[in-house]
Amino acid sequence: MSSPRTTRRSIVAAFGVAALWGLTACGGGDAAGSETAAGGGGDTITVGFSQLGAESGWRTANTESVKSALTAANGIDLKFVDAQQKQENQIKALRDFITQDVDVIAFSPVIETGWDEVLQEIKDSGIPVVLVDRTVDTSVQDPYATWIGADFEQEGKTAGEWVAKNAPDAKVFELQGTLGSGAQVDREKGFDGVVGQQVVGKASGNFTRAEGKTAVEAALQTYPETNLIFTHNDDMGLGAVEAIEAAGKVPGKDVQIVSVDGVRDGLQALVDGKFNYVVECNPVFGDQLATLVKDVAAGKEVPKETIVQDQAFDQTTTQADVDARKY
Ligand code: GZL
Repeated sequence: MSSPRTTRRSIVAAFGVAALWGLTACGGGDAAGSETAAGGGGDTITVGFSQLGAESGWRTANTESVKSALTAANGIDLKFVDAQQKQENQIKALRDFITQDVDVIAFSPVIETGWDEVLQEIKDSGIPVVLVDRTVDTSVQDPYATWIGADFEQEGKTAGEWVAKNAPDAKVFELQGTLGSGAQVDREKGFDGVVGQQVVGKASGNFTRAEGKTAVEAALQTYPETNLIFTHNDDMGLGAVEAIEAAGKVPGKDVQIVSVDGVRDGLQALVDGKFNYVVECNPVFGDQLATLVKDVAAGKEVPKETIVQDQAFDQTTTQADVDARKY
């Protein structure tokens, strides 16, 4: 017995062929075949979205952007599940989406590995995957239709280039994001590729303010020569500010801080002189994601990846710039 999805997909395929034949035969007409595809011709498509958590200002802004774009008014029935930064919660959500036979599955994987089994189950179900933000490292062939996110390695490289130019003798402590996440792996690769010889120590703050503070409290004891921190996100950087001040030092001066994300609190720290440089990682791509999921549901061609454009901010950033930030 074919599952509803198989039936729907075979109907789309057959109708698609008929429509194509019709187009070929009569040399005209519209792509009526898309109307039987999920998401085409005014249908509402169901999207299962597994968000990895709510660990940072970036994630909150990203969730707001996704929820504001993937709406009923936009032809999308969004099933949103927060995994609280636990891979097992994401895997359960992905399996639930298969059971619910959603039209598209989207998720931001908390770490790169450990997805082979569930990605194969999704592939076997015929439900297309849109990868969001973080990346995966899997043996499954062709596991997703498209990925939208930032160039993490370039973000690390941009941060490293600032350090090489502005603090070439700095003793750098690298405050890393969730170990094994695409953002951590590639920001480390980009940064260390430029100024790795300046790095005296590394530890993870798991992308959260509290864990960033704890990691830097220990780092200032273990590596007292540290006079610059490269933090993989603003939230951990703000935790570092607390730890530096508790140690009787001045953030931005005794210990410079180079960060990634560019959320409002991070740019405020820049204006307040506590951060020295911030590389943006733009979380506001909900509209682009909505278009991608609808195109994937309709069986349209989509780019294999969409890189979200970033910029960078130094201490010439003004309070007006901060106040104008959308996130
Ligand atoms: C980057 C994103 C990272 C942010 C952090 O695209 O995955 O995860 O840099 C967030 O703030 O926790």
